Amino acid sequence: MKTKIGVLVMSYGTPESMEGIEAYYTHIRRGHAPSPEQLEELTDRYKAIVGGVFPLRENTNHQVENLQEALDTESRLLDVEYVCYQGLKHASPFIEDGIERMAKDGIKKAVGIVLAPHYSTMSVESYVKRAQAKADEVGVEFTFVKSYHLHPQLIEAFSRRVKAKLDLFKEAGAEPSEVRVLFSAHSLPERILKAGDPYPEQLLETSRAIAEKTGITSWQFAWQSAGRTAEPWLGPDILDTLRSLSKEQVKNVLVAPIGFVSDHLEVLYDLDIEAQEVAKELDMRLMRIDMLNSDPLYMETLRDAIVEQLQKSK
Ligand code: FEC
Repeated sequence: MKTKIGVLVMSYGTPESMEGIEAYYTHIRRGHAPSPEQLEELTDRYKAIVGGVFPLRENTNHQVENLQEALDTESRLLDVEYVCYQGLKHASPFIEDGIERMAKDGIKKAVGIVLAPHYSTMSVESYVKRAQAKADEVGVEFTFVKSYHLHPQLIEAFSRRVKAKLDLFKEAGAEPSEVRVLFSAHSLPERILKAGDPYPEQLLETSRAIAEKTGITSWQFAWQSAGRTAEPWLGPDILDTLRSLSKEQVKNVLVAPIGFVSDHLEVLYDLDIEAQEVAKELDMRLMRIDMLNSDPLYMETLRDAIVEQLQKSK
């Protein structure tokens, strides 16, 4: 009989309905309910994206299903069987629910991975801490993939997307050298730097690897989606960057949000609506690379990272 290994696939999570936005936002704010104005503002952002649906939920479901298939193929001739469980950070099924289900299914050994390629104490580590606490409680032995930001298949998938959009710019009359590629990721509070957090450097490493593979030389990095809190967040912000680029007479910009792997609010609103509005004001042509979603190359990345982590932890 094959030994079952649990795979906890963790993702940010999104509400299930418009009515669920308040509970979701309260969870993100660590139990503090948002003010009516904050709630309305977030609800309006969800309404503005693709008809007010929550694409992240379906995308995460597909990613987990496709990863399960990739792992099934991998383990066909082996004496192990991988079983994927979903665990969301801010919505149901929560990280703890996924581990509870594993324990009920009799799983004794598991690996966790986050659907975000870059490690930060404030992102990946916070998923890991919650998972480890629950795993200790129910007695499942866990190991975690902490980052996979330089996996060759990940770089290949992003590079293909960059090239595809550069071709569209060419059709529109702009040579690749005339297009500024802006790699982006979710900003975090600046205080992460004091503790030597590797997040900014890992993001730059991914950017450099894609630039090298695609041969682009005109690129830079910008942060997006910073929280509206009093403390400083990592910059430069992408909207400010667009304004500075305009002053440098840059007319064509391609955004590559490499810190995200799915179509969701931070991409469909912050880039496709908010950044597009700024680009329009500046008379700039702005395009965005397609998100990875369930690209087989991304599934291979996740599969390899999981298998490698399990081997390392033996
Ligand atoms: O489509 C959706 O429904 C969900 C989109 C979504 C993703 C996402 C990913 C990341 N976040 C990260 C950090 C923070 C920090 C705060 C924060 C707040 C929000 C709010 C919403 C939201 N995030 Fe998010 N994030 C998404 C959505 N995020 C909504 C609350 C309102 C707002 O500020 O816009 C500040 C609160 C806190 O301290 O926790 C920090 C990071 C990622 C990428 C890594 C990952 O996926 O885990 C980092 C998707």
